[in-house]
Amino acid sequence: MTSSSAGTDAPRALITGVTGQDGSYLAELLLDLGYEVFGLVRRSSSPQTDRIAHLAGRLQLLRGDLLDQSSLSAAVAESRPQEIYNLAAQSFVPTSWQEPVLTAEFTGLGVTRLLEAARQHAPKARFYQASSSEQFGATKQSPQREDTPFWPRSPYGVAKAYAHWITVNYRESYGMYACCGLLFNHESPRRGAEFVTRKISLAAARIKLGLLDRLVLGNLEARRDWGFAGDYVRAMWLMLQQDSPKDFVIATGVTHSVREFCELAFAELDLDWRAFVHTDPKLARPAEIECLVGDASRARQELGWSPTVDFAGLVRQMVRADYEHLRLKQAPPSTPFDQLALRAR
Ligand code: NAP
Ligand code: G4F
Repeated sequence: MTSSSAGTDAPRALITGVTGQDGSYLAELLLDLGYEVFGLVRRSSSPQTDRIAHLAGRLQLLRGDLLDQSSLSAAVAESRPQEIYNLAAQSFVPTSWQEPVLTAEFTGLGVTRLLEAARQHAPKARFYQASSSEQFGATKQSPQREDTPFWPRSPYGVAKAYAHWITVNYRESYGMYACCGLLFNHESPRRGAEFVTRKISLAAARIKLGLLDRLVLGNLEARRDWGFAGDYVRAMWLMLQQDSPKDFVIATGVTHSVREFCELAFAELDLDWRAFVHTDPKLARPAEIECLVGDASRARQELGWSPTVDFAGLVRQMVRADYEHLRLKQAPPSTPFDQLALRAR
């Protein structure tokens, strides 16, 4: 672990995208490791802080936006981090066709802005960039490794490829400890509701509870290498604890189709997915990636990293969490206060 240069002994980390799925798991991990953790949040009329609400009082929040250089510089100068984790991005692939320029600004150029802030205000800070298996896209090699050529298939993938190479370039140009984690899809009960795994787990739970009668999806044959987000943030931290900076593929090495995810998710609630799942060609992508599967041998050998949750365990965890959450929301009031109030009526 990198050491602190300030008054306290605790090392300091700055996380962008702390309100997102990965940001919330990473903040938990670093706080548990004894870090002082700063999270960058952008201004919103209705802040989305559900995923980090349980960390209130432990996590320090700083205002900033990937579009705004001065706010990034101020956040780095104020937090004086030894480690910077850049997780913020416009991360939903379909939106990148609707908003390609904004995606390039957030997901691509935003990284250059943050690297500049780091170079000027914390040049010794170790820098993690959230690269993506989307960068491999339609590449001819399978499984994908660190040296597999990129062939991105969406404006998001193109923006991430730029972000990846600018991070490598700052490492080579300025000697910064900057590295990229080429992470394959990773999910959890905190996954955004529009991503396919969470869309399925939420729908299965709602159908079981009689709150929904059908689920409409796009391409059921697409295959992804799905892991658990909690495992993947551990890899991010490990990447910043090495003697020298390097890029790593993080993946389970096993690929499954959207159809298989549906089968397992509905079966978890004793439902037959075929009775409820429909497809709509409108949800198909202008350019699809049919199959992704990663080879994380380098991470296994050099970081000692391996996933702890397999595909079946991941599906079960997500479906159970959504089902229990929705079931409790539906349950009649049971606290003493509610019972008293009901009796008085
Ligand atoms: P996520 O849940 O969508 O979180 C994205 C985060 O970025 C949110 O905190 C969001 O803030 C923030 N953000 C977006 N635009 C911003 C801006 N202009 N300025 C400041 N913050 C901004 O994503 P995730 O799944 O945790 O993924 C984390 C990172 O890993 C992303 O860069 C993603 O592209 C990359 N990645 C993810 C996966 C995966 O399978 N999850 C795989 C490979 C790479 P708000 O809450 O305000 O929207
Ligand atoms: O869950 P998805 O939207 O994730 P996608 O596009 O693979 O991107 C995620 O993983 C990337 C890593 O490879 C990250 F970089 C990125 O930020 C994001 O976290 O879609 C997965 C697959 C696709 O092939 C899609 O066509 O599921 C297919 N799919 C089928 N029906 C659907 C649907 N995807 C969504 N979102 N919604 C559907 O109804």
